[in-house]
Amino acid sequence: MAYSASQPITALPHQQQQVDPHETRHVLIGMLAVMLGVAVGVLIIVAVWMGDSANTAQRQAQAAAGKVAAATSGHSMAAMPGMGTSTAAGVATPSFAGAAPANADALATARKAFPAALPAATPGPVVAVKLGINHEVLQIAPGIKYNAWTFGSGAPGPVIHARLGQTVRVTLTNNSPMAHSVDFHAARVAPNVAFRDVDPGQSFTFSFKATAPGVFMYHCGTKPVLAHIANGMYGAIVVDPPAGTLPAADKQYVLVASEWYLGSDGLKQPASLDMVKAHQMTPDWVTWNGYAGQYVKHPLTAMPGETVRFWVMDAGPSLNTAFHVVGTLLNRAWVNQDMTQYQRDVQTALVPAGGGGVFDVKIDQPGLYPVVSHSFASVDMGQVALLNVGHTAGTMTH
Ligand SMILES: [Cu+2]
Repeated sequence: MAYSASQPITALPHQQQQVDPHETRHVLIGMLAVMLGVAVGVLIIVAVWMGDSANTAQRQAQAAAGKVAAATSGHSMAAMPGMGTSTAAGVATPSFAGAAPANADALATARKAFPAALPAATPGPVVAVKLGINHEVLQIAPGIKYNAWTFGSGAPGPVIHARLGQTVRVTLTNNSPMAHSVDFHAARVAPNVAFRDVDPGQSFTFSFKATAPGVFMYHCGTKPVLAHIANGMYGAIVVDPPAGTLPAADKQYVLVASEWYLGSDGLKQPASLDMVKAHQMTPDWVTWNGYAGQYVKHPLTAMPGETVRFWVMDAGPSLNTAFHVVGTLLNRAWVNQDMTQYQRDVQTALVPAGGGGVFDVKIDQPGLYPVVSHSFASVDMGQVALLNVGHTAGTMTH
């Protein structure tokens, strides 16, 4: 039966108009009352059940958090700098994002930035890599101290530059008071052998052949891996494809993304890892090459018309990077560091945690071009650099 739009919605079909309208109303009201009664009853039952479920879920969450805290604090490393005690109650500390001393600007200016320029590749058939493992206090933002675990003397560890087909011979020397290891994503090796734990005071050497080009992560793989990466145990290795297979680049920079999860503000005393924040993936700082905003104070540089190549690796431990250069497009984007093909004119390219990407920009107009993760919470927490094209004076005002 078709009704026109103007027909009153109270109009009943012809055959039902024979029934006494009062009677119909009483019947309808009665039915409505019964239905309402049933609905209210069902709602009460559901509400009681949901309340109970919520309580159960809350109890389960608290128990799980307690287990995590117990597992963490029960571990032999609990008493060491680097593992905070803020997880003891299974509750994350408040956010310390943006904490800064009064002289933060002067500190940022005075600090030498992590060298972002891609170092020269090693000639010969073997690249010998020596990685010392240390526990040390690092600055991760102006005036913010952190109890870090490192390869070499900082986080990220040294950038390694190899060529396709070279053998990479890694020697780990553990100068720290606990076991660590290293896992190279560029390697095809049995991890139980090559990536094994190395005890304090011990050295261990293994080799692998660089069989694929790109930018790859290396990191400590000792349990809990989340804690070892979050504490600074990561770095990048760039493996060049065969000579002449990539378009020429005038400048090449390596950017490693990572997050920091702090159990205190790190202003007076060094902060240690907050494992609850790490599990919840709520960092206090997110950085390029381990220090918030360092290339804002000390920008990367290029001249107009130059091709700038970014080798970007996301160390995580957990967040991805949405790589973006404000004011231009990625002329070439070797997504997932598949060096056999690139995409053109990409606005933002994903670099997943534990992954890499290679991106070319060619900027003709002088200016200051921010290099960010377009997940903008990460920018607020420090993951921003500047590419200064053509010796542009001044700083960004936004
Ligand atoms: Cu480790």
